Amino acid sequence: MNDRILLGLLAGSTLLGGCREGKQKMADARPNVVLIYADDLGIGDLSCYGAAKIETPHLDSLAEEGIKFTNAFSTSAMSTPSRYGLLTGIYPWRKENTGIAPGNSGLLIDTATVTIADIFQRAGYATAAIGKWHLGLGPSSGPDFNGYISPNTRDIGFDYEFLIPATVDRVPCVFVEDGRVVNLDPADPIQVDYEKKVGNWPTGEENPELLKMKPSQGHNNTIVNGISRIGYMTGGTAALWKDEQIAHTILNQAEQFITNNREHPFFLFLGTHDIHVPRVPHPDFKGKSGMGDRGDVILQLDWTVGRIRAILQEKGLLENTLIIFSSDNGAVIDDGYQDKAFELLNGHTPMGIYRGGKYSLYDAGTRVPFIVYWQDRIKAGLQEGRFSQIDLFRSLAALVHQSPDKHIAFDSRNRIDILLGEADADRDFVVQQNLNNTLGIIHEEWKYMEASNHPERESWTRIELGNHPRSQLYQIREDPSETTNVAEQHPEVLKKMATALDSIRTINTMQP
Ligand code: NG6
Ligand code: CA
Repeated sequence: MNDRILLGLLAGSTLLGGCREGKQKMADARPNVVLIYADDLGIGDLSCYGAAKIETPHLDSLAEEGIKFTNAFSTSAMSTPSRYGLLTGIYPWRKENTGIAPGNSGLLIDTATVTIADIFQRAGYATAAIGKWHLGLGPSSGPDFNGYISPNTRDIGFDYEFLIPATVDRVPCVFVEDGRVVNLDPADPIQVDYEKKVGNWPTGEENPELLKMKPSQGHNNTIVNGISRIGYMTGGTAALWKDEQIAHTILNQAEQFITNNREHPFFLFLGTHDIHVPRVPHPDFKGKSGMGDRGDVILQLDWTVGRIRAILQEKGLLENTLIIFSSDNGAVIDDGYQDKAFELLNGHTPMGIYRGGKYSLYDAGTRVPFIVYWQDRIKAGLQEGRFSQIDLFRSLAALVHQSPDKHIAFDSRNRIDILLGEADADRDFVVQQNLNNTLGIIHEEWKYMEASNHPERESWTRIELGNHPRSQLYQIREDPSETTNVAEQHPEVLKKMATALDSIRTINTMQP
C-alpha cells in the first residue's frame, strides 16, 4: 500500500473510532471482509463476464457497482493448492502434498504457518471459515470423525468453522463444526476409507441401479443420497448432508456468523460448493437456467451472493464491508458425473476465449472471475491489468493495518491500492500451476510453460493440461487463446522466461 492510502486508513480508523456507537456505521472503521470463494467457476460463466446464455444479476450488479477484474488468476488450476496459496500467501508448489486432497487428509496447513485468518485475528477481527474447505483436518494420520478433530481451522486463525471437509463428491458427506461432525449419533460411528470398502453401504460400482446421478469418470464408490462418491464410508447416517440443501445450509451459517458479529469487525471466508460436482440444485433452481444442472447451480451461486449482500444490508453492515468474489480455479464441463453439462451448453462458453480449463496450465485453468465491492468506498471500475490471488494475503493484511514479517506470506505482495481501485492492476509476473505441478509464467506479452513429461491430457480430465516435453511460449497479447506456440521463433525470450521462473522457484524474488 502506498503511504497515502495507509495514512488515510489510519486517520479513518482514529477519527471514526468515536462514531461506532456500538454499530458498524462508518466506512473505513475496520471494515468487515467477506471473501466468497466459488468452486470451478469459469471466466465465461457469468453474464458480467460476457456470458449471453445465462443471467447472473446479483454478481452483475456487484461487478457493475464495484470493480471487475478481467485478468485475475488463482495460484493453481485445482482447489486444494489454490486455497493453500490464498490463505498462506505462499505458492502451493513450494510445499509437498498440496495436490487434490482426499476427504480423510490431515490438515495441510502447518499450525505454525501464519494464515490470513491469523492476521485478521491479530487485528482484532472475528474470523470464520464456512463452506468448502479442502485443506484437510486433523493430524497427518487423518481426522477422527467420531471425536474432536484436532488440529482444525481454529488452530490456524479461524474462530469458527462450519465445513465441508473436502469436496461434496468425496466422503465423508458430513459437515464439521468447530472440530465435530454435525448431528453425529455416537451409536452410529463414521468410518471412512479411500482404499477399500468399509461397511455394507452400496457403491456405484456394485449397484448402479440405485443411482440418481451416474458417474462418467471415477466417482463409483459409496452411494450417499443416490450419488456415488470418491471414497468409501459407512455410519453417521443422521449427519449426512442433503445435496439439494447445501447452498442453503452454508448461507444460513454465514448469516448466523454475520449476525453474531454485527457489532464487531469480522472476516468471513465463505467457500461455496457451487459450481463443483455433483451439481445438484435446490428445487428453486432446478431447470431454471435451461442449461441443465451446471447452469442451475450457477444461478444458485448467484443467488447466494445476492443473499449475502442483502443480509449485510439488512444488518446495516454493507457500507462497511469489503466483499471479494472469485473462484478457486477455472471451468470444467464434465467433471466426472453424467449431468449433461456438455450436451446442454447451448452455445455457452465457460472458458470464454481461453484454452484449457480446470487442471490446465493454459489460461482457462487459473483465469477466474474476480470482483471487489465496497459500497461507497470503492468507485465502480474495471481492472484490466494482471492480478493474482497470491497478493490477497498482504493486501488484506495492509487493509487491517498489519505488516506481517518478511518470512510470512513471502510470495504475496501488498496491492490494496489495486483492490480499492486506487492503482491499476499490473502484476509483473503471474505464476500458474497445473494438475501435475508443471508451472507457467506470464510476463509482459509472453506466456511461458515449462517442459513436462506428464501426458498432455489425462483421460479423466479430458482437458488439455499444457504438459509438453518441450517448453512452450505464447505471445498472449496477440494470441490470448494460446493457439500458436512460438518457442522456436523466440529462443531468447524463452530463455529469459525460463530464468525468471527458475528464480521465483528457487529464491523468492517477490519480497514486498
Ligand atoms: C478429481 C475428480 C473431480 C474433482 C477434482 C477435484 C475424478 C474423475 N475427478 O479427481 O471430480 O473432484 O478431483 O476438484 O475423480 S477440485 O476443484 O476440488 O480441485
Ligand atoms: Ca475447484
